[in-house]
Amino acid sequence: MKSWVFPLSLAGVFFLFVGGLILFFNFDESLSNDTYRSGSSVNKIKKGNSSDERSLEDSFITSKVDKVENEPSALFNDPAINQAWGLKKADAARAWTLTKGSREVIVAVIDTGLDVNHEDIKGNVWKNPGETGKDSFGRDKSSNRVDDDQNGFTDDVNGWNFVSQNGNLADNHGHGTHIAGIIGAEANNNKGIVGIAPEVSIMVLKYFDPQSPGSDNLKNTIKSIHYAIDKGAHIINYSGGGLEYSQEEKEAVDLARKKGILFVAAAGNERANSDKIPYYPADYGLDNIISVTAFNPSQEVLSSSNWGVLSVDIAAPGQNILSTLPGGAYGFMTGTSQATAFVTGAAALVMSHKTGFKYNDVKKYILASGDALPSLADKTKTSRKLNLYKALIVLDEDLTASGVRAVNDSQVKILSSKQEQSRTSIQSTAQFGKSLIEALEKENQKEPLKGRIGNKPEL
Ligand SMILES: [Ca+2]
Ligand SMILES: [Ca+2]
Ligand SMILES: [Ca+2]
Repeated sequence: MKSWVFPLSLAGVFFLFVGGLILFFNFDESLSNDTYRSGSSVNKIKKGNSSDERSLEDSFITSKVDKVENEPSALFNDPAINQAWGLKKADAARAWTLTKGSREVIVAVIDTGLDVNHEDIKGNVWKNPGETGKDSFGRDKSSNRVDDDQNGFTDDVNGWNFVSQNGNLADNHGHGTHIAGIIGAEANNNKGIVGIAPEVSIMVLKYFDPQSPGSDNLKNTIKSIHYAIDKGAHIINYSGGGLEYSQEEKEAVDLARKKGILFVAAAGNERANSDKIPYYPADYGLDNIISVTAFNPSQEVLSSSNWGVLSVDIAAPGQNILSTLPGGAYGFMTGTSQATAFVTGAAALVMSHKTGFKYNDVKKYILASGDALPSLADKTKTSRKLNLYKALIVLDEDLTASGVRAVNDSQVKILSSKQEQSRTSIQSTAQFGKSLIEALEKENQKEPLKGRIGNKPEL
């Protein structure tokens, strides 16, 4: 080789790399929230009383708008879908070609309440069948001031407000509405955004209200968990927590486990190693809990987020996430709260794709099918970030035979939902589950990540 060939090709590689970087940053720049600042009132709300035993993490609304810009998408007609960098990084569009979720899947969001009339989410709010329809006097059960289903809560048609002890779920903070939108904002309605599971039922359990600083957030959390168990939730999203261990709370999460409920919890925004300083309920060590940390568009864990190779399961998008806000608005928030909602949405998709899956199956698939990243090797147990599409596609038997490689291949054939249903209905969960996990493990062993020994997903 001539002596000038090598430096020249090196320069070529360099320019290609720089070009790629510029493209990448332009791409993500288009997703920045600057477009949303004009005409918006920036609404910063501090978390509750610092002495509260359970609270939202430091979650702020960084900007807020009444309307989102129209950016047509190929898949759905929701105007802001292209603003959602997290959906792209989590491979959501391909996931939605397989399933958009199901209203049969009930997700309990234990948070600050919800704007249940929000234009982009009202269709996905859970309705308590025991408080719906007419009573024997012809009155609407949802407002007849009778506890029609005799569960101890009167007119709890969409959930319960444990702060004010009533069925008024109004969100005085914004956090709960933001989380619910990430999980299940409606798709294809020409409005706003798209949730990870655009078809889902969101049960609203309000444990925290900034307007009631004296209320007992931990007790309200525990009551909310019991409500979710009693009313048949499949998944609980808890985007909050605290440093205090509570035996009673742990027992509530354990009871949820015994009832087959998956509990997705924020790793916390304490800038701490959760292996050393546990954060609860994420760190009770129960196998129905998925602890989630947050990463940014460069796929680095946020400096504010908790991490831990023993305690934190997986990472998901959590910086400048666009979602719904009270009053029919939209806005951006950052934190492991938002990342948690991504994983909850993924779990809802997996459960609707494979009815009959137990919480542990869902957890396995979500953790095992994430994308391994060196930047996550010293941050999470699995070294992985959420990949919605892979969490679903790994369930399809013909791909298990060829292993993970097929999943990574852009040529992967996407089955129509009908084909997909007929294929998957004839196979046993145990069979394809086992072969797939083995395939994933094999693949993992081929690509050891630096800084970790035996970086297998925790299965
Ligand atoms: Ca009731
Ligand atoms: Ca009633
Ligand atoms: Ca929408």
